[in-house]
Amino acid sequence: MSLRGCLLSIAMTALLVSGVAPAANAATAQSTEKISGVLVQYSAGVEAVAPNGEPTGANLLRGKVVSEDLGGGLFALNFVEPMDKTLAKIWIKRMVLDRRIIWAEPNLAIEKASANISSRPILTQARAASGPISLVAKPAVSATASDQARVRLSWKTPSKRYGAKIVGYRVQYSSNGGASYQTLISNTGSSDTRIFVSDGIRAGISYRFRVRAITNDGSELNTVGASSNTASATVRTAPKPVYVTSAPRIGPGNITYLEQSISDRGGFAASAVRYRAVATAADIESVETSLCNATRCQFPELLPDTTYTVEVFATNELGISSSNATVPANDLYFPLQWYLNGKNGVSMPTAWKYSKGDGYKVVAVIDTGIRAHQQIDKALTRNADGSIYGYDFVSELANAADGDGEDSNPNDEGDSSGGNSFHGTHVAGIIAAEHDFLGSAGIAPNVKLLPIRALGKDGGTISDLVKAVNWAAGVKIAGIPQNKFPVSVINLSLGAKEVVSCTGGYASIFDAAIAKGITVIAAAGNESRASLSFPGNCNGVITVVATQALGDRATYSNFGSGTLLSAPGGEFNIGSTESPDSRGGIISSWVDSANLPSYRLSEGTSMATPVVSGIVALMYSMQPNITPARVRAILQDSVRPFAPTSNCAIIGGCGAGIINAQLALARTSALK
Ligand SMILES: [Ca+2]
Ligand SMILES: [Ca+2]
Ligand SMILES: [Ca+2]
Repeated sequence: MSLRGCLLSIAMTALLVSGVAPAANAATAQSTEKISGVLVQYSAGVEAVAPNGEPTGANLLRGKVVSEDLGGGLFALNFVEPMDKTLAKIWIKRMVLDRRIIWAEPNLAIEKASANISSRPILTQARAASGPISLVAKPAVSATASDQARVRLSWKTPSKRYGAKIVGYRVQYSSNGGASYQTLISNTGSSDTRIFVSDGIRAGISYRFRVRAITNDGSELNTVGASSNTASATVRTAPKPVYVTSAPRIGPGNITYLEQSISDRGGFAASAVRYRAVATAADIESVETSLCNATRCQFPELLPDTTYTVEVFATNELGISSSNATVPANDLYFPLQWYLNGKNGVSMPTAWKYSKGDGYKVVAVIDTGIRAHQQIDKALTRNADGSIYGYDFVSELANAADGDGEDSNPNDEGDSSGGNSFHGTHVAGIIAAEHDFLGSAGIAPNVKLLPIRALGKDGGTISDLVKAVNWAAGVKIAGIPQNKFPVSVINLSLGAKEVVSCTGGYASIFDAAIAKGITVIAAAGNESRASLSFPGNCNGVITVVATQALGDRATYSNFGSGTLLSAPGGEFNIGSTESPDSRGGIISSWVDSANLPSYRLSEGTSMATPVVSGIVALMYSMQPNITPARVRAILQDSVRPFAPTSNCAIIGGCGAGIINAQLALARTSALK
């Protein structure tokens, strides 16, 4: 069985369905003496059906029983004739003593869960009120959130209520001149005749409102009455914060931002909104510029070799807003790194205020090995003599291309794909490239990278991979010194070529690593299939589907049930206008034909996987005792949901959404 990097090709495999037996308590005993059967959980290794074809344990019941699989490891033994409960309990005891079952309970009756039904007859039909009177809609700006569009609605109570009590009002609005109305609030729950509405209201759009009274005649019936007159309002607000997409690197340059919609501008024309930007650096006076248009400000006066953070301000006659993200990472290729900072990226700049890594947490990169590269040199684990610390598990001599089998030098010897695929070095740079003005910016520049080679020039074998995972996880392996850099995260940007189920021994090595507190992250694979490749299909492994710069699933990415979430893996030439120089790919470290450090754009679930690994390494840096289960829960809970029009929302199988570093780290920092 061969393995290859996900950069080019991977194969699919079957999904693992987990079976966890619920440890339910016994149901409360009923008064009936006869029962129809028992629910059973068999002991490990005991089959539900005995070799003679009868349900296990039927011999003790004189064969009068039928077995039924209830899923999740539970079976029902249904008696052919109802049996004395006492006799059934004796059978259970006997089966437990024989160690054939670990749990069983009588199958008791259940009933509907409605406690009481009202005996009160419905005497009168509730009457609807007439329409509320004199509705007025007035634009209103919130003092605390001046960019929030609000409307103040006020009216007078209906003249006719037919003896019913007003319990609330239904508020409806239309943004198409009254052709259709949508309900904004279905019941205000109060007889107040004034309300501020803001949900769904945007600046610069004309809305028409109407209100209906809800009455109650003293019974249980609410009735919605006639609608009021309509009233219109168009709100203007202060501008929304400006979304900054790139900043000057070194010296004079531009800051660019997304063009604001009319609503984002507070409902004002483009000419009525002014932009300016401020660049700040340590120990020097801030520099301000008004050389701005709708998407860009120019800074002619920044000092060379100085790190600035920049902020954009938008002003209209109702107020001022400032960009909610400063842009601290000014590496050369940062403007190409849409996957960190773009609209469909992972919100890294605002996440970095929580952590860039604690200097100690280790990510094992099990891949093609590693090459020295200035962007990752500081992150790589080292021997006492300064050489790179890691291991090479490629056992086949020809495939290893380094003259021997296993050895302690994880150097990437290149591959056979024509030119060298320095896949492991690319993956490593996505995780931890230095923030140094040069090259690209890594997600977790201050974590450690432990390079482990399991893919040779033509791929690898599962047995080598298993060994590599075990070694990374600190498992003792005969004849090999134990790993001395305990890892928090294992990155697996690889997958089996053929269908491999993650069961038995395969499942147990990942279970064991996870039980040690290690989060394992694996690629979904690149076959465009609705199933995940091994080891991405292993229970507990975080499997990553790749998205592209438009926020859709990349066409090459596998997907399917078992996926926790998606992350940007890039896709070339999809027509995204964001960061055009990236052509939609993921830029990271590489080695050129002259053996010099360089950079290359790439796409693949191999690239999406280290995006997640880097973010998870930051979570471990912030909370060293965080558990893999907690990591999963936070990641899943903090995703950016897929747009309703994306293939992930329509077809599914991409997990909960696109990983969102900013929210994931905010939630991690809130853990006690
Ligand atoms: Ca070797
Ligand atoms: Ca080697
Ligand atoms: Ca860099």
